[in-house]
Amino acid sequence: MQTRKDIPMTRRKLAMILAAMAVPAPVLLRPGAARSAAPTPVILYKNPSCSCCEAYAQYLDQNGFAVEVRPTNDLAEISRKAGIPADLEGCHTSFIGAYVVDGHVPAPTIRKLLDEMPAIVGITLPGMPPGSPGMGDEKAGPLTVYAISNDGSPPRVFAED
Ligand SMILES: [Cu+2]
Repeated sequence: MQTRKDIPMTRRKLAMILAAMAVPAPVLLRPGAARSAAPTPVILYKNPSCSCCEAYAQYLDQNGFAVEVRPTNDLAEISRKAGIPADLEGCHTSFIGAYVVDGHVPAPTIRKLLDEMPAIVGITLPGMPPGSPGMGDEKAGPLTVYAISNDGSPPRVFAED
């Protein structure tokens, strides 16, 4: 039986498909426009006991990504090898396309990364800030996401969410 909640979702999907069909072809070919098609694959490494990492994986799944969660006891090593400085580590390490995305980075910021394709190793949201995706609670302030350079230069601010 369909719940009342399902009906608007289906209508919204249909509306999105119709809207996409009405868009001229060149717009559909833009990288950002492709997001409505297939979800973006993500491989997410986490400590086996981390539950906020699971919540974050679910958040990504609900926002156009397809997350494969890989529990590991070597997270610090994976993060270090990926180029994340120890003092900027998040609580899980994701690989998305050519980039590493560490910690509870909001989906729009990942999209910004994938759309702009900067020549960097990736981005990180250090620690487990309250109010970040998967963490719940109220935000204590803006979430500062850092870009990790591929030339050894110091991390810089990539986005304030
Ligand atoms: Cu966490």
